[in-house]
Amino acid sequence: MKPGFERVCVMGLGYIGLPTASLIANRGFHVRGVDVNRETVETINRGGVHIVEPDLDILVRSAVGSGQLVADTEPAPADVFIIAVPTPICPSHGPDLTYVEQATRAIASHVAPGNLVILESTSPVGTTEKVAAWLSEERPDLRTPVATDGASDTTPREAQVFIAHCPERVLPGQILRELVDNDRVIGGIDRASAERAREFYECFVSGEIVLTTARTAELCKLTENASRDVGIAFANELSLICEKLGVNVWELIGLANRHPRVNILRPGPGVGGHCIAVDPWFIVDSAPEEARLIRTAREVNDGKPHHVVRSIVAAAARFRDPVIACLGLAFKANVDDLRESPAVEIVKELAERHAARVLVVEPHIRKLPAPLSALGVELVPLGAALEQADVVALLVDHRVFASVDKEVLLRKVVIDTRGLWQ
Ligand code: SAJ
Repeated sequence: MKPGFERVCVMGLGYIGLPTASLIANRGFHVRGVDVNRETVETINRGGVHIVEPDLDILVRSAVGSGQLVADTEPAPADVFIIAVPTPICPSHGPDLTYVEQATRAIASHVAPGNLVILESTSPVGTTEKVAAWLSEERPDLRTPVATDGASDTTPREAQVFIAHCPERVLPGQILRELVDNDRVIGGIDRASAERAREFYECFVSGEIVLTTARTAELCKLTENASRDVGIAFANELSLICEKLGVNVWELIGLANRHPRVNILRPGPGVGGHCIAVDPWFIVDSAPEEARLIRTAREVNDGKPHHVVRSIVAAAARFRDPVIACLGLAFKANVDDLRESPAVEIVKELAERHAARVLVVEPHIRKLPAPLSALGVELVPLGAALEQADVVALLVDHRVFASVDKEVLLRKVVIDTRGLWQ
């Protein structure tokens, strides 16, 4: 740890904030982790975790046990403030920056000259400038940096606080490793802010750190996720084409990927999670006329769960009093996260049709989300589901499902949306 960075205040203790807070606390920083949810704060202060991520429990227990990490509902003075709160989309697909604004205004009274304020939340272009504007609205006594084009090494007037965007880019399931190993893109409101943020991240990041402007860093993060979304949409579209033409999409992709410059992603039941299904909309919202491919990719991926429902319903129609077993609810393999999960959408739509008894197997949860249990969906163990089901829909390629006995499946109608049993 370098002098001047001893105290860090992390706003938001979710999938990014908590791993970051506990990681740096274990590296010797004094960390105050802030969350608006009192229950979350109490859980963490008992050394527990409210989210599932490999090894996070060990890290949090040790950070809290050593006294380096303390959670609270209120921020406190610090040298570095990290904003890691959600940036959801509104129903109209526009960005909802309420949490970023609230977090910025909440830290404002604690920010002092020389402090570094970092926005890690994935944000539309121009948000870091808004953070600077909100801060200076709350604290007209503080000099905040003025955006430069990055070419200049100096700001028009000397800034007293440093403000930068350093988008998180870690993969759920591998967060703790990627927090350290991944390259980081840091966009300063001005060059001095970028340099200051680099000094901070150098304390715990072993990947390369690359500096740019705040606007470029914002768009860079959105571009990474939009690129993946477009890639998955291509694979999903192929799966529809293959279905129509009677071709096995998994075999097709395997063969095409033998070309040295082709790398097609995997089709699935749709795209879930809090990032890839959301972030491309920020680009579409900022440049609606130009972002045609990005918008279409979102629409292709959003349409996939409905297509899967239609296939399952058609399969179930072949039975009297059909029983459908849906394997997996999480948004992707081997995580417990149900946010924006296409599997949840599929199960809900199936149950709403009342065309069959719907069983769900999800080894990572103990209780179904309330809207699903209210619809009569049952959470059952894998064995029970396979015993009773007429139709088996594999919605998530969890490791445990790979070992399902193929003999058992031969007696069912199987819809394998992930290609796990191919
Ligand atoms: N999926 C497919 N086919 C594929 C790959 C993924 O259908 O070939 C689906 C998954 O099942 C899931 C969704 O896409 O439903 C997203 O999963 P993911 O593993 O691709 O990504 P996330 O959402 O877990 O994390 C992404 C990552 N971004 C990129 O890989 C470009 C991560 O690095 C980001 O930090 C994260 O978004 C974020 O927070 O933005």
